Amino acid sequence: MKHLKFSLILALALIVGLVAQAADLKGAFVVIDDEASIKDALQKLTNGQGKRELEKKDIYKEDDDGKAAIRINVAGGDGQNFNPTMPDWELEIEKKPTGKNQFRYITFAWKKIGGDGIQLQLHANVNSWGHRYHAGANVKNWNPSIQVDKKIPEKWEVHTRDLIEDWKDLNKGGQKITGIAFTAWDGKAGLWDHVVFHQTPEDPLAPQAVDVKAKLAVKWGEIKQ
Ligand SMILES: [Ca+2]
Ligand SMILES: [Ca+2]
Repeated sequence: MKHLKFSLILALALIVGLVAQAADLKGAFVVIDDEASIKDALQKLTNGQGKRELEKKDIYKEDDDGKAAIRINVAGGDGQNFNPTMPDWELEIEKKPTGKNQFRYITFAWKKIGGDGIQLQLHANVNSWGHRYHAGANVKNWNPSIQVDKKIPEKWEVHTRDLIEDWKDLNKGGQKITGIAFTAWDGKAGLWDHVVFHQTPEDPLAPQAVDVKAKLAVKWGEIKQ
């Protein structure tokens, strides 16, 4: 009985920690993560010949938010869905971001089912789509593009990129990211989840984020007393 009560308190402490984290994503702009954010993005990715849909089973492994990812099925053509001007996006890229619409890093998780390559493209007010990341082959030779992995992600992989380090045209500050393209290209489909812009190098959506650990440590201390 005593054990059960203790476990219950611990579980509650964990939930409190996670909820606190979800509500307290300071300095972050979540593009997709939970189901609501994915449904919202799917409505806005109105361009391209990919067949976009909500994926509820094959999701980024650390998902704790209702099991949802974006799936772009390849059906010929450009094999992507995108929008160069996402409604309501106010994303200013700064070396030392402080304001609530200022960011330096992007974290994204992706997976590829079949085919040779996958790409994520960011549209800015400078050089339009000239800010791209790919894994595997650059299937359509869309450049500039940074290859983050030589092989396609056959299992979910997460990457954090420093936009100031990666892109000369963004590193003077004050430039704006206005849109995004989820590019599956070839094979069967591309999957994306856990896409977030942030101010400091740590992935703000990671369950192991420092914040949660600190909060849990406090709860542990309280339990012990
Ligand atoms: Ca998710
Ligand atoms: Ca998640």
